[in-house]
Amino acid sequence: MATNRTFTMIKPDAVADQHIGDILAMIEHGGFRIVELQKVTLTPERAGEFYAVHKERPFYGDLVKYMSSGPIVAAILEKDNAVADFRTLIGATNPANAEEGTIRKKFAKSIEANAVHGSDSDENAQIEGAFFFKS
Ligand code: IDP
Ligand code: MG
Repeated sequence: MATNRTFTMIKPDAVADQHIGDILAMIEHGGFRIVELQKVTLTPERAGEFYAVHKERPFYGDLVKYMSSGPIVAAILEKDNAVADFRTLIGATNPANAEEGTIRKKFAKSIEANAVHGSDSDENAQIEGAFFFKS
């Protein structure tokens, strides 16, 4: 199992606000190599499948609606210690708690519209990357 890759999405609010370039720049300046990159709009069914792990959570319905509301940018990233280092780069789920200098501190609008996704484990990085990219 690779431990040097993670998976990210630039979420619909950040794409709509024209932050794709700024966010990819922060990712590259953070030492991550962009291995795969794709702009795509998720159907509600696909968004629901991606976030199926959260389906019992109260915010699931809104999350699925939000994540299918416009295009996202999906990417596979490579770096030593990719999963943990990328979670550090993006900051806390709730931007109110995100550290200065993190992507979410800079671009997230709310706990839901929080600009980016980052995988939480090597296993999920592999599953989530394969959800978008066949390699
Ligand atoms: P993460 O993206 O930091 O890993 P998760 O707990 O895995 O956070 O939640 C997945 C996504 O669901 C979050 O990024 C955010 O968009 C949304 N979300 C999480 N918690 C809440 C909440 O309390 N209210 C609304 N949306 C939430
Ligand atoms: Mg998560």
